[in-house]
This record gives sequence, structure tokens and C-alpha cells, in this order.
Amino acid sequence: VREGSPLYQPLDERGVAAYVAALRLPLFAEGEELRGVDLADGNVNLVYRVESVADPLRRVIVKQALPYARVVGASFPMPLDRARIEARALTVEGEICPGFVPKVLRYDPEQALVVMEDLSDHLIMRKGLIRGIVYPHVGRDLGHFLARTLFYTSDLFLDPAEKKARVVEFMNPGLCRVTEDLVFTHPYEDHEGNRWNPAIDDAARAVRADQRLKEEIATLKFRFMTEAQALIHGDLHTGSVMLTPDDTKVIDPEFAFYGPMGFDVGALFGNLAIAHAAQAYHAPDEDARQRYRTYIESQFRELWDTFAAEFVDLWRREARPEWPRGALPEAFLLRVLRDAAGFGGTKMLRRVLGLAHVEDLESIPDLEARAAVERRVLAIGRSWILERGNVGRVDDLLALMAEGLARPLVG
Ligand code: SR1
Ligand code: MG
Repeated sequence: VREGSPLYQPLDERGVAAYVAALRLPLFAEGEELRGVDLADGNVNLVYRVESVADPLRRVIVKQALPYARVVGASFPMPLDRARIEARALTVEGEICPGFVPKVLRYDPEQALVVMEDLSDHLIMRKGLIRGIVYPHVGRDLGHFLARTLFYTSDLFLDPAEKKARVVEFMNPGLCRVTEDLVFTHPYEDHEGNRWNPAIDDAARAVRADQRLKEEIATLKFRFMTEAQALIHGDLHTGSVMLTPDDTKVIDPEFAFYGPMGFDVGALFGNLAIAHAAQAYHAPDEDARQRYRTYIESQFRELWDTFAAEFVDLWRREARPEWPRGALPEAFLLRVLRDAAGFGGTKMLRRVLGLAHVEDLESIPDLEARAAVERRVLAIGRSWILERGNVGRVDDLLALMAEGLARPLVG
């Protein structure tokens, strides 16, 4: 782990422009004037767009890790090594799934930064869902991305020694610890980092007193920590996807490591379910709400159906010969679906009760209106976790979503 290079220096807008100029990328002419624009929007890093002053359409993104989480500050240390993880994961994913991740132009271990393709014409998926934009192919694209990245990095495809070398290469203990704490531990106990809407005090107390739920979450945490199934993205919420109507890009794999496949699928499921519930506020009227919820449900199904069909197809055609074809691929996928239900449920609970919240909910200004949505998010997340053993098809998760919308969690 390359921590603490004496040359490491967090960049500002001027510094990042000078840094990129010195790289002499083919995109920019020698001596051309460049400008850095601060774009930091996520929780954790510095992000800049660097563009030609004369022709701003020629531009790149520079993402630099800070030794702590940007939104919290020095009290929340995070290792700089995550820039290496991100650069490598983007490279591996780009080889497996060309065109689905931004191109890496440079990785600089000393400055803990990655220079990559600019995606300014794309919109963060979470924002698109809040605005009610229809992206016709996003479910299919994400299912395709998941099937290929998870299959080709797993023991189903890789030589066992090669796979173990990759487990070592992608050891990411610092960021895994963030997930272990923020997704699987702190939200369900009295922890100073937690925050929640005071209008759901009773529901927050009820979750923290629910022993059966907490035992299931501990079981999921253990799976997260021990099931090195594939190279997973590790933080695949809807803020880690950028979209145009015709193009899907998966960004930001700094949390990548060898973990359970269902964690990535579940992250998308959980965040789609949050977007679905939040339509109660964001949709302009009842008709639009119904239409957009139906759209989200269709993408949810499409994501799973594409993932499952392509994963089984890859297994039958390309798995190493020691892995039986027969009924095993489908049985394996059922376990992934149940894991996704459980992990997706924890992702929902943590966004209401833990440290890091999401715009779908935070942008609802009236606390009572927000509470009404949050109680539904809690009910759905809880049922996905507790009922996951009975889930047999993706429609079972959608049915639990409908039940949670009808029966919000109260204390
Ligand atoms: C300090 S905030 C950390 C969270 O932001 C990232 O997006 C991950 O979801 C992480 O849990
Ligand atoms: Mg992120």
C-alpha cells in the first residue's frame, strides 16, 4: 500500500490545470491554456474537470484521493491506495466490458490520482431518476455489465492461481472497513456518526431494537467479509452510474475488492427501490408517479433478467470444465438473488439511518413528507433482509416493494 509519498499534494483548480498541462496528453496542444473546474459532488474525493480554455469540449477528469473522506474531514481517514484500486478496476472492467467504464488516461501513485475520460454529456443516474428521465436501456446495460465483470473475474472462468493473485491485488482493507462499519454495523447501534430525520425517531429505535433483523445483518456482513466470489465494484449505487439515453457508464470503483456478487446486484436493487419510493415526492402528479414507478420496475426486472441470462450463457459456454453445466448455474443464481435481496436491504437501511445519505431522500425539504418515504424505504429494506430465504424470482422482490409501500415502518 503506497501511503504517504512526501510528494503527495492535494490539488486545487490552478494546480490541477498545471498538472494536466505537464502530462502532455495528445488531447491538448503544447503550451495550450488549460483551466481546472472543481466538480466534487460525491462523499469522498477531489474531482476536477480540466479543459482547454479555447475549446472547452476538449477536457479530461482528474480524480484525486484525499487521506480522509472529503465530506466528513480528517476524523474519517481513508487510504490513498484507493486510487490504485480504482485505476486497476477500471482497466479490468474496461477490458471485459469495453465502453462501459471511462477510459483511464493516467494513474499517478504519488499523487493518488487518476486522469480519465470526461463524461460531461452524461448525467448521474440518481439525478436522472429524481427528475423522472426515462433511459430505455439502463437495466439491460447494467445486467450485461454485471454478468460479464462478475463471471470473468470469478473462479468459474479464471485459473485458480490467477484468481488468488487477483484477490491479493485487490485487497482493499481500508475501504472494506468503511462498508463494514457504515453499511453493516453503525446504523443499527448507537453510533455518533449516524444521523436520521427526527420525524422517524420511533422507526429508528425499532430497527435498533430488532434482534432478528440485526442477526440477519450480521450474517450478511460475514458473507461480505468472507465470500471472495468475484471482483465486485463494491459501491454500485445509482450515484456510480452515468447515463445518456443511449449510453451507460459505470464509474467510481474505488471500493472494488473480491467479494460476493450479490453485493453489486443488491446495491443497484436497493437504490432503485429508494428511487421508486421517493417518487411519492418527486413525481409531479399521480399519473406521472404511476408511469415512472412502472418504468423503474421494468428496469429492475430487465437488469436481473439480462444478468441471469447472460451469466448462465457465459457459464455454459466459457466456464472451466470442472464446473458442471446442468442445473448448477441456475441454482447458483438463486443464491446470488437472495444475497442481492439481503445486501440491497442493508443498503436501503443505511441510507436512512447511517452517516451517508442520498439525494433522492435528502432533497425532500419537508421532514414529514420525507419521513413518509423513509418509513417505506425502511419497511422494504427490512423485508428484503428477513424474507430473502423465500425469494425465488425477481418479481418476489418487487412484490415486497409493493407491500413496503403499503405498510411503512413505524416504531
Ligand atoms: C464517508 S461517506 C462513505 C460512503 O460514501 C461512498 O459513496 C460509500 O457509499 C461510503 O459508504
Ligand atoms: Mg463513490
